[in-house]
Amino acid sequence: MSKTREYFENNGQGHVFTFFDELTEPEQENLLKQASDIDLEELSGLVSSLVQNTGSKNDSIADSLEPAEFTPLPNSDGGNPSLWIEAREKGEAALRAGRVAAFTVAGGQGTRLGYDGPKGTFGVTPVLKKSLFQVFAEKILASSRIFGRPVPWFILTSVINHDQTVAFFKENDFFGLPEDRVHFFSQGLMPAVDADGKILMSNKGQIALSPDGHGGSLRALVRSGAVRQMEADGIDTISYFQVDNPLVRCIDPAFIGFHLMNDSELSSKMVPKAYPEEKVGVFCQQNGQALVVEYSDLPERLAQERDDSGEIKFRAGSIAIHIFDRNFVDRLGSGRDESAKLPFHLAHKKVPFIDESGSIHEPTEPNAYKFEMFVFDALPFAANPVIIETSRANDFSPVKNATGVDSVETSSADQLRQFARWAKEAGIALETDDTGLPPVTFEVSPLFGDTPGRFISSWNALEHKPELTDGLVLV
Ligand code: UD2
Repeated sequence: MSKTREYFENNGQGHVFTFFDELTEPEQENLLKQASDIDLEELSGLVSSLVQNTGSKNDSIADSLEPAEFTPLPNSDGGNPSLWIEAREKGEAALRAGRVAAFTVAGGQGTRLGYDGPKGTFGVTPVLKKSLFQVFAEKILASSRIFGRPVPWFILTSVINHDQTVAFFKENDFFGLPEDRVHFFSQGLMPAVDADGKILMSNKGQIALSPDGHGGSLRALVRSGAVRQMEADGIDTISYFQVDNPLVRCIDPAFIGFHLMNDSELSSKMVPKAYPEEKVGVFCQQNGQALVVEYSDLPERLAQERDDSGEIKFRAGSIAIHIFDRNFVDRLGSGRDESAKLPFHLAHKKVPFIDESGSIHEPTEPNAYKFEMFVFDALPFAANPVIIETSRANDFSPVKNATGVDSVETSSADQLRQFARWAKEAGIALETDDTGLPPVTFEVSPLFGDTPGRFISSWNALEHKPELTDGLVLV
């Protein structure tokens, strides 16, 4: 018997190999490979602390929570415009020095969208329905051109979508980016277990595995060699964003500047929550440390609480836009700092599985536990965390659902509102409704303008200024 099988037998998981002798040789090899990547001590610790622990976590979380402090936008209450100018200049200098990489987490399963393919390949812009990946690529290319240094782009995938993601970039010639500056790497996997902590099998030769959460991106950055490569290339600043948000400023000089000015290991953007139930984590402070409390963990009482001015007290919504210091990623992702480990969170999900006789079951109720790490759990371990305010209209309109809130319709309309604001700032006569939506659907490539200032200068430079009509695309 192989060492791996023995290890599984000795740890109460021998059933994983029940059908081993029925498998072909490649299937056997594959199963052994899947099994050998699983740390059974870690898994059994998670089962006893998370699956079999019935105590309520929320009450203890609430005890000493305070809202986190943040740097307001220049035009917000308490904002300091000259500080923002200083930050922008510092960030621009770092970009000119080639110190910054972009990093997208795109390893998720995207089940809510009901789209069969990597989420980044989903079309989101108002006219051309350009994919999320193309939108980011053009923003990154624009930044590279403006600051005269290519911004490398690291993309986290998972086994579910890695090959399709890479193929999509190849088919599209990397959207004009130098191919050797786009790096794909896959995140780690965790097995799903039943209520007794037994690993589930999706068929006779396959363990039911799923991605280890976006928190797994930190160890994937280390394991894949990305961190080492960044070091060799002189990159110390990593601009992190999620694959689902076409409005994100992939490379934001002021944000980078605030991060560097404060010698921060992890910086974050916040937006004031739109309403208490909004599904975003909240930046808080507890025992002198910053942290994000996920919406599902924030007790209702705190979510609803108002401060003296009537505003939502815990309002600093996390929109999953961060800047990481490379050495910090290395420290957490390598696991060499025993005191700085991301915890796992539990998700109760429906996972198809085979029973001991080999029959397949498609559960109609959650039957399985999955384990995921969240990247924002790195915050309490970071020195000098920085949280800055950003405007939702210019940074956040995710595509999460097929219809309704945070869908392609809402996000496409928010992109159009942004283009309309820029057009108005450039002096173009354009009527908009009271939500800022124009009557015509047009589109602006980030390569034409990715900020109001750059839109205005590109517009002014046009010899023949087109009329803003339905279907117009400014490139
Ligand atoms: C996330 C945040 C929420 C808020 C919101 C903003 C969590 C738990 N919550 O909610 O607080 O900031 O975003 O939009 O993150 N991903 C991977 N690998 C994985 C799992 C996810 O790469 O194993 C990526 C996924 O591709 C996506 C991102 O992480 O880009 C967010 O994942 P999600 O859709 O599960 O997060 P969501 O919308 O619940």
